[in-house]
Amino acid sequence: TPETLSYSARKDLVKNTVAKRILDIMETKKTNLAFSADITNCSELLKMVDLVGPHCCMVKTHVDILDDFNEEFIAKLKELSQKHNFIIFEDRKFADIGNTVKNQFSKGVYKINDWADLTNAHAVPGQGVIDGLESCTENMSRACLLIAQMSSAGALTDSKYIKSTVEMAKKKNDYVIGFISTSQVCTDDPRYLHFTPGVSLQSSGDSLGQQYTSPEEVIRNRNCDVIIVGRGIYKAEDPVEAAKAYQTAGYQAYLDKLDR
Ligand code: 6AU
Repeated sequence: TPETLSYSARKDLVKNTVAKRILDIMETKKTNLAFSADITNCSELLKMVDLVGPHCCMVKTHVDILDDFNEEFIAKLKELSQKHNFIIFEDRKFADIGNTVKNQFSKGVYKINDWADLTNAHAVPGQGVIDGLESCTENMSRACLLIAQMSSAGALTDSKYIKSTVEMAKKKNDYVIGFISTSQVCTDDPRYLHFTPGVSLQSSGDSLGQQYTSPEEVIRNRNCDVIIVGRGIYKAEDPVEAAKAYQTAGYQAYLDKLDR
């Protein structure tokens, strides 16, 4: 197997400024944990993010599940991202023609391109989905992930789809910095980051198709870079202790991988 590169070595290889920041934060804060803050009330979400912020490199949002979304929420989230040094990732999963996603990204209630360092898109519409998003990011430090695989049972992302998704990313190798996937889908270019949801230390799944694996399996065996954890943290009795446990498990698995 090829030698595993450190975050700082990969930081020198990437051009995109968001990718550089992610790799830098992972190294300095010693965490490859992305906290999925899937909470439906603004002040509860912000309170949780203030607690978990020291332990994660990134906070992932679904702003369209907030019952009381408002612009002040965004200002406060940005403040917390500076206080704790994390990236803001809006998990919007864009999946339409370029012209529509351009509007969904920059208009409406959420104006995602204004505040999210990172977002993601399905590859199913073809190249236009990326072009539409990228057209709203001129002179801004922004990046996108393509969804190559899903963690849910029965996902339709077969090997041919995964391969085409990786090829699509490579045609856009500055704005697209990596993949949502359950394993390393791009093995020949260390610039691409792999973000893996469906991670839990406790549970093996939920009643709606989610499937979980451990931080160690994801980072060490499947060779991914970032573990995405939601309920494992915010539903825990002690979210700070849970966040620390995921931080330690994820980072130790990375160190073990560097060693082997
Ligand atoms: O840890 P959980 O199961 O509470 O939350 C997992 C989070 C949720 C999902 O919307 C998201 O990760 N997710 C994604 C992403 C990040 O794109 C893809 C996927 O295949 N599975 C998945 O759970 O916010």
